[in-house]
Amino acid sequence: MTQVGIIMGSTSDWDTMRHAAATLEALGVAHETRVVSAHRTPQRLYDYATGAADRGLKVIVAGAGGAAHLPGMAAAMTHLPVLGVPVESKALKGMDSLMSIVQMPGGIPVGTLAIGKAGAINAGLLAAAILALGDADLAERLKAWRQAQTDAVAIEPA
Ligand code: RP5
Repeated sequence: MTQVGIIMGSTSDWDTMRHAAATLEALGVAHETRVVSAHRTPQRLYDYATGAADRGLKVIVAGAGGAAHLPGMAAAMTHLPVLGVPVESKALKGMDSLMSIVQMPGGIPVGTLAIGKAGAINAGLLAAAILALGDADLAERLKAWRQAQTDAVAIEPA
């Protein structure tokens, strides 16, 4: 059953958001990917966010750039945890995306990650960590992933 929904405001966001998908793939977490624009496809956003919990999704990862209202709007329409990834924009290098996503008024939280690839990877890891609270096998896979990362750090530079 699909547990994580990865949504993004544009196909142009995929180059960033694919890293969230790849991270979940590496951890064996079932996920789906959808293009859902808050301003160009508002009905699609409404349908996705309001139906997410009933479809069995547990976490939503939402990436957007610029006036990045997608994560906040999704969070407004579901009680599921929403992790926001600020996509790097051309004009303001993603600072606009970051501020749009992180500055949610109290009451509707969006867990906001770093701008770009690092944020997408960490959104995948956080989504997995949330799911691992109720999934011992996934917790073991997550620990192994972290250990492999530790093991890959050289003692001396090459
Ligand atoms: C946002 O505008 C999207 O999330 C994307 O990051 C940005 C640019 O979108 P496109 O013009 O490439 O479709 O809505």
